[in-house]
Amino acid sequence: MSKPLNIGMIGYGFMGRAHSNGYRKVNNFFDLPYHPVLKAVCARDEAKAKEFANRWGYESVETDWRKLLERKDIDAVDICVPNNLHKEISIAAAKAGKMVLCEKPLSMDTAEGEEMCQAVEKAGVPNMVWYNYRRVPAVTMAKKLIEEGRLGRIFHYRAVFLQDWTISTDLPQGGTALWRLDAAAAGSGVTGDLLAHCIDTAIWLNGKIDTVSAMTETFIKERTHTATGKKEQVKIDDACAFLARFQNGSLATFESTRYARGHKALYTFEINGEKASIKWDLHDLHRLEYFDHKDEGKLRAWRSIHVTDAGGEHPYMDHWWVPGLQIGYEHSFVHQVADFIDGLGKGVLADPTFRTALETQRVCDAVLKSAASGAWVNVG
Ligand code: SOE
Repeated sequence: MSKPLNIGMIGYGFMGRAHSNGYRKVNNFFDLPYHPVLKAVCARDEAKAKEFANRWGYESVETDWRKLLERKDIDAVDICVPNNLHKEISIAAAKAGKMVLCEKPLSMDTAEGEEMCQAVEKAGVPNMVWYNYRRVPAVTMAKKLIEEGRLGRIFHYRAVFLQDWTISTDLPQGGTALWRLDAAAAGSGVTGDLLAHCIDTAIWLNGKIDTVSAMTETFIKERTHTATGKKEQVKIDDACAFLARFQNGSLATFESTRYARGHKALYTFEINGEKASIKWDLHDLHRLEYFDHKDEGKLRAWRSIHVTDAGGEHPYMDHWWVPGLQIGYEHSFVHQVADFIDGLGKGVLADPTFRTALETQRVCDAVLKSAASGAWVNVG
């Protein structure tokens, strides 16, 4: 019999939905020592919070996150609000003895992130950051292949995350829907929002990034701010590209933009090793492309592995349907909840913890610093 794990969710946007779906589904597919109980959702707009609670099955509603943290019936707090609130809520939640699950990026910058790490570590509370793409089975499988040494020495890492939803000059900045365009709420633009995903996956798959050289651009310089109704300077990066050197000697290019007309969420990475290469594309997320140089010459080619087999060979797939039937984006969140709870049972923290995610923050800071100065920057 599993024990209850009482969840208090703060925020109800896109990520509030993705995480709630993860909590609701996880015990249907995984045998775990705990089952999430959706105790409360917290948001300032009570009517909307109630609507969300009804739709997703939350038992109650709070309008002040401090009240949520005071509640004895909440074990874990899930932070799904804009980035500028992550630090304050995380630290208060840790002090209140709650487990803390925080949406990515961990923080506005490294200094904030360090304070957050110290708070959860001092309180000794389980913690995790929602870098969900690690748990797409094909991506987890890439990790497995690399760990088995199949790629050999790594020469290149290449990642892009392309979108096109901010091209219109009429789009305002700020507010519930568009806080990602407001530097005061988001910290940065594509660097913290999209490249953070690429960096997290890259560090996980290929190790530490040592140095970076970046350029950023803000194509639309002013947008009406939802809060003031006035045109205000846009301070986020609309696009960012950077070169990097990994500690293992490999070279990397990373690119992200919200101005790639035609692309909605094209996250791809490719890794070229001495013996083999792999490629992954979010638009075809259940496939891993693999090229193995040791294949017989006349048959040597890129293989497209449909990562949907049960039987233990394809990560997570034993828990889903029958071999050959694929799963999607939302399942990466189910997997993350499953790993978090599995870790609780075993007394280990599922990665990325706050401390692990801080490394991504360090790279993001170095990228923005390099873009501002034009110089190569050590990640440190
Ligand atoms: C932005 O549009 C966004 O929703 C990010 O915030 C998510 O982290 C990313 O996974 C998809 O795009």
